[in-house]
Amino acid sequence: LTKRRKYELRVDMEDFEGNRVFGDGYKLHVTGFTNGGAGDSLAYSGLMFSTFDKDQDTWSDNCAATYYGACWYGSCHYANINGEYLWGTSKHYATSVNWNHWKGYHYSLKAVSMKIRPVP
Ligand SMILES: [Ca+2]
Repeated sequence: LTKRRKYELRVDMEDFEGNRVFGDGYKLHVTGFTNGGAGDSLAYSGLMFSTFDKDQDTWSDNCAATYYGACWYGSCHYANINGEYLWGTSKHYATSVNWNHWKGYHYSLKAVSMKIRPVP
C-alpha cells in the first residue's frame, strides 16, 4: 500500500474521560514524530505486522496470541491498538487497546484511529 511513495500517519485516540491526544508524522520506519500528548508508542512500527495465526514478531513466543491483538509487534508492544476492548482501566496487563506512553498497559482506550496521506 505505501511502498511507492512516502506517506505520513496520524494516530488519534480518546480515553473514557473525554481526553483526546494524537501522534503525527510517522513516516513508516518512523521518523519525524510529533507529540500531541500521545507519546511515541509506535517505536516498534518498523517491524512486520503480526496476527495470532501469523507470528512475525521478534519474540520467541507469539505476541499477538499472548496479548490478544494484531500489531507491529517486536517483543512485544507499546501500542496494542487492536487489542481487547475493555472499557478503560483494567486488571489485565497489556491485552487491551493500549497506548503505553499515554495511559499505560492497564488502560483500554475508548477510540483509536489511524490515518495515512501522501506526503506532498
Ligand atoms: Ca514470535
